[in-house]
Amino acid sequence: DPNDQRTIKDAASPKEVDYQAVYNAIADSLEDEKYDDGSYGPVLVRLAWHASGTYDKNTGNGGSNGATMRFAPEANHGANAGLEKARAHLEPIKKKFPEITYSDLWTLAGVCAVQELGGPYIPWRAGRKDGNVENCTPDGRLPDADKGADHIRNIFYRMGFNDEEIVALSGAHALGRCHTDRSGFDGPWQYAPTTFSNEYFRLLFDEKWQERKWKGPPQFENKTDKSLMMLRTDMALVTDKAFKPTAQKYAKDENAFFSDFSKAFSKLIHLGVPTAQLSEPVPLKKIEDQAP
Ligand code: HIF
Repeated sequence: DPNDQRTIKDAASPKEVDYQAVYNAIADSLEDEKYDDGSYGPVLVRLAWHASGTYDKNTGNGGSNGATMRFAPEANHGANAGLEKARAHLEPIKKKFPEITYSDLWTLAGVCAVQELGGPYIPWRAGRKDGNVENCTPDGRLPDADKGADHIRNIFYRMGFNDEEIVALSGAHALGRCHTDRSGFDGPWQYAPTTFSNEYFRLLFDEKWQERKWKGPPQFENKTDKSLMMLRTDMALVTDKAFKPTAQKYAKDENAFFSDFSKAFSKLIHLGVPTAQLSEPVPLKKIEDQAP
């Protein structure tokens, strides 16, 4: 099976990498007032997730090992539209630290973005190896945004997540926005889309959501000022009986959300990486917590 992670070989032998230096370089690159809402953070979180969310626990293939989104078949999957911007953004960092693998770099960038935008610490281990074009996963492994709870469960159970973890992960939509020229959807989930918080959950319950009448794909808008959006998959956290209590808990308790998100997102970005390949957790300090 060409997709088997065991066929992934690394040309270079593992070298010493100063991961905190890589982290700091990414942190330093996040702000750009000309890009979107002023930060590359959200699209880097999406890159880390789409690189990892292809994992299939039944075959063991897919996942963050390999960074196969570098290659045409996977880069061109509809779900990955727009992520070329995230990959291109990290290219100068890869040039500066050539010894880090793309698969480690992309997941580390996701961690950096969550942490620097105000989120919790995310445990991260190094050791992913870059694969080649034969390791690309088939299209269709990432979720469709216009579907309901059954679809979300199918996709995330395949990765090995349970209902509580699905809800915790979903809070990442506090960050960023939908783009009509990428997914076809439009708008941010909350008013401060470059700040990681539990606002996504609070707004899910505190705002009234109605279907937006427009030419684009089906999405919801908030009644108050119609400037925010939810996908059908987001609304499932309120309409599904099993998802709802967890989402309500996170709306009221940001600490509980941060703690559970940290574990679930860490699990996501290590999917498919053989444990023997991985280092011990690498401490990656937020800039604000580093000695001046
Ligand atoms: Fe997203 N997600 N996501 N997502 N996502 C988009 C954008 C972001 C889904 C659909 C979309 C997760 C789960 C799901 C981020 C992070 C995570 C977009 C818009 C769509 C359509 C893309 C665009 O047009 O630019 C679906 C259906 C999911 C399953 C429920 C994760 C939990 C929330 C796993 C996750 O971490 C981030 C960040 C963005 C914003 C990207 C940006 O460029 O601003």
